[in-house]
Amino acid sequence: MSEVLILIGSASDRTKMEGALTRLRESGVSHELQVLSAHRDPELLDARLARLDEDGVEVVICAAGMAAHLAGAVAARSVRPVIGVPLSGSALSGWDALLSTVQMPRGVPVATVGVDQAENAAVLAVQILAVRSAERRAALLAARQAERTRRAAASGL
Ligand code: AIR
Repeated sequence: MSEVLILIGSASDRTKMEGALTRLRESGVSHELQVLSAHRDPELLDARLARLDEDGVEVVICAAGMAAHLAGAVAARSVRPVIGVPLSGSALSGWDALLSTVQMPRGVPVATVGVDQAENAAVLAVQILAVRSAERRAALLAARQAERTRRAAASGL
């Protein structure tokens, strides 16, 4: 049972997802991460998506670099919210992944966060889950307040 499934296009993307994993862990959200390339493993991707219901997955986070079609491929096969994380590291510094992820056709959206903004993807996933949970909304508000206090202290205000 994983509320959030994180898919990454390559094992080489793993380190860029640490912030998301930490955030989900701290938020008490069950999650799993799997390496599945839309281009290199299309059959495995289909098989994994066929199991979303039985695994209890509610939100899918997809992170990939270069021709990053992973999020779009998942959005094409599921009506669960899909959050895309375009990753940098290519010769085009992530512009390729950003445009491949964000420019979805009408009716098949991918909620795209900024390049390498894995932690934001996790926060958005928790916010989606929190729509039905007052407890999670309170935790999100508390985390924001703690961040505000930390920043104020750091800037000497
Ligand atoms: N990728 C893998 N399959 C399809 C795509 N777009 C991406 C990975 C990674 C980049 O290609 O998400 O960011 C390079 O992958 P690798 O395995 O060659 O290091």
